[in-house]
Amino acid sequence: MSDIRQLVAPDGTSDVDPADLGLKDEDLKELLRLLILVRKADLEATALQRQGELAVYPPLIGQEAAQVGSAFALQRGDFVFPSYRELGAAVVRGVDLVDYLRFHRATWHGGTYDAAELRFGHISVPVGSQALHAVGYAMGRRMDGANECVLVYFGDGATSEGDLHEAWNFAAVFKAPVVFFCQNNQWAISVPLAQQTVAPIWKKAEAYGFPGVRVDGNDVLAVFLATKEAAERARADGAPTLIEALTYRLGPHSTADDASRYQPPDEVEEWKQHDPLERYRRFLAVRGLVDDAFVEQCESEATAEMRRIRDGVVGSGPRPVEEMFDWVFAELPEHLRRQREEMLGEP
Ligand SMILES: Cc1ncc(C[n+]2csc(CCOP(=O)(O)OP(=O)(O)O)c2C)c(N)n1
Ligand SMILES: [Mg+2]
Repeated sequence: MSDIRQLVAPDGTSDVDPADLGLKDEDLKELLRLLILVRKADLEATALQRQGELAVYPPLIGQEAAQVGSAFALQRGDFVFPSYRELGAAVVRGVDLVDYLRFHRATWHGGTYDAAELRFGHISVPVGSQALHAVGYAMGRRMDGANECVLVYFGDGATSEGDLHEAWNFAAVFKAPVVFFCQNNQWAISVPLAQQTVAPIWKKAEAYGFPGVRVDGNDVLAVFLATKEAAERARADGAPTLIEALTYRLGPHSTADDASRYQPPDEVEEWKQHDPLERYRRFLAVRGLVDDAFVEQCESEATAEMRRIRDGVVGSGPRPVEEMFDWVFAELPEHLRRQREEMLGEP
């Protein structure tokens, strides 16, 4: 796999100078803190579903570095369009997970966080649809003269949807400042990558006329650098980039799926050896940047945060029914205003 970008070897060794990536010691430690927090949050959400507190949840275990590294490379003003598996990126953007998980508790569509303020769009389930939203939004912001980029997350399976190909072409022709971030976790529910595409995903960018790169998705620093470079290109001259982050889905597609019916157990075992957290922890430890006490402190802070999230989720009831009419139209159209009044029993 010579065409894959990697900065830290699986055993944690590396000859990279983090200063060349624009990262200070504090940033390097923050990345580990976020990885630990995301791992715990993902396991907590999975447990909440198993205990009947959430309707369904799509785990991201194994993909933490792909999400944390890419989201960490963005600036505050950049906008993220997620799919349904980006709880990790949501954490980096500062989304409160009690708000986020209302989607999975089935009490609100897409989550109750403020997408405009956090610059993190609502959860999108129709596979690939968010790529077109991202390109349209990015084109609009460029016309407004904003110096921002847009990052859209999608999976390997989504690259078989027409939406992605339309989005890629539009972005190239109209110079939409978009980072297309594909988390290639090698499965689309039960469909393996080999049945999804013959050509490598990253190579498809060339045909549309913009750069494509393949990065080791379990190497948080390599993901960070590839995303930072792509975001800079986008902001500078509206050049899109396709990043294929090669990673692996260690969990089931969702808590409604029994992956043991199709995922080879030896493949899963093999990928467990490529744990992104362990690789990065070793990298920092070798450089003397973190010790066991730091890791323990991150873990106990994350555990306390999980208690808050659990209490918030378990204690959250149905949303006020009139919210059904909020947040889509700046001014409610007449027919919806009538329906709202009828529902609330207002004259
Ligand atoms: C348009 C559409 N078709 C089918 C589905 C059912 N579906 C949900 S997730 C999924 C697989 C997507 O795989 P991938 O893009 O690799 O993302 P991953 O789930 O691996 O993160 C499918 C087929 C859907 N949600 N939307
Ligand atoms: Mg996939």
